[in-house]
Amino acid sequence: MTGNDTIAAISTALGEGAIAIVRISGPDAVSVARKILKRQDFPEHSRMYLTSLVDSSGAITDRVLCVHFRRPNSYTGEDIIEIHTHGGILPARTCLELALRNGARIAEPGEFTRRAFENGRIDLTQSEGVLSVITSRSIEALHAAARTLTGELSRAVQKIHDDVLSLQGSLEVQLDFPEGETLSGLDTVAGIGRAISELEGLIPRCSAGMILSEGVRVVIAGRPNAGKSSLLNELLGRNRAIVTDIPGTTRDIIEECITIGGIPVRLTDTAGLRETGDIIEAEGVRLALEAMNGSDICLYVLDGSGAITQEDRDYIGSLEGRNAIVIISKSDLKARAGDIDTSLTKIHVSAKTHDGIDALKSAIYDMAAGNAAISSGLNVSASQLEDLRGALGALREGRNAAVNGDGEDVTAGLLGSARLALLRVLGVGAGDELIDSMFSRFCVGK
Ligand SMILES: Nc1nc2c(ncn2[C@@H]2O[C@H](COP(=O)(O)OP(=O)(O)OP(=O)(O)O)[C@@H](O)[C@H]2O)c(=O)[nH]1
Ligand SMILES: [Mg+2]
Repeated sequence: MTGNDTIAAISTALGEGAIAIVRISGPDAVSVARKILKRQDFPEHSRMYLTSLVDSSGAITDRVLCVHFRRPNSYTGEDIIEIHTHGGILPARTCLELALRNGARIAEPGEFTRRAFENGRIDLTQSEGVLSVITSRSIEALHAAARTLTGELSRAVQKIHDDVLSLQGSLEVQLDFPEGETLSGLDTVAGIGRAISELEGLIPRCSAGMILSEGVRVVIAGRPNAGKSSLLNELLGRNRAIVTDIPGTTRDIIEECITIGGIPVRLTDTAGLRETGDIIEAEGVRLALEAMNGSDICLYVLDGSGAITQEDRDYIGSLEGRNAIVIISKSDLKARAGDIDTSLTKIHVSAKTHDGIDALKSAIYDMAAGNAAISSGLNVSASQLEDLRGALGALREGRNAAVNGDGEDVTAGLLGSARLALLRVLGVGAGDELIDSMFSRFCVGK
């Protein structure tokens, strides 16, 4: 796809604004610009020139700023011309159409960044970072994306890779020249151990990056009238769901997003769980159970002022061992006698007085974050995280092989597979399919 041709696209969002930017990248970027701008030379790298956009009849259509980023010191590594038109749909479209009529072709989604990747300006982790900077939904997620974008993850992964490569090299030399100077078994074990601890430090940061970009699904479930919708409204800070004292008020799934400590949380309110002859409500109950099963975290709401039923005990029993919190609702009312026996965390809340809501939010945060290092998150994709974990697994096996004296060839083979997984994280040797699917998630013009 990347090639010898010149691509163009509007890189800013469509709509009225102060400026819009049309980006042109490729070998003919400058010649295209000469055909559509009054100014004919752009001698200095990354300097802005004030000029006019002219159509084929010579009519001026806009007063614009133009920048030339000379290859290879540009985003894509190719010659780039950026034309800053006045904001508005027509000036930007006219500029793009002129570029397309004068030698450029329209860029595909993410093609500028793809060219940056294919020309070695950035690696795959940084490409992910670019996408995540654009889509991040909290300041913590933005920091995680920016760390990856600026190469913090690449450098760390590259360093571990290089260390493993040198260990693998020494082991292979040992196999070829057993009588030569060699690493002792102890040195090998220690060397692999260092790589393992570096990955063990990196993976919780990457898990954090995943959590910050993907978020968690928190499902509020429980018997009718338990106070689920009131809890949803209280967590959201606005009246989103209908609340009445009639059991069976909520029939459908209601989803809303909040962020807690930077973690996107998709809150799902559900129909009260009960046997019912009403087919609409029964469908709501089916969806509620499905949501409960598909949740990352389940908040099971028990009416703190009413009796605990056998169904409550059964549902809470089924949540044992999962990420779930038992909410004892309506703590402003007189508490019922008796308590529920469960190993799950219990939190008393009142949607009326806001009591317990902050404690609940921090319990959700702790559960969502788990062992992940949220404050030093590094953005990654799911497959990159999987490869990092794969590399760690192979290194641990390699260390065992070295400790057990299984032979240099076995250890070297395991180090080799760890290395390949690390290279995949950086996008080295990544297949076309992976690259295609990665860049298709970008918008046109990026
Ligand atoms: N005093 C008090 N009343 C509450 C509280 N939370 C809910 N209620 C009342 O309990 C009743 C049921 O509340 P909902 O939030 O609709 O309960 P639900 O679990 O969503 O009910 P369904 O949608 O029918 O399953 C309403 O009359 C609420 O006003 C609370 O914290 N304190
Ligand atoms: Mg409800």
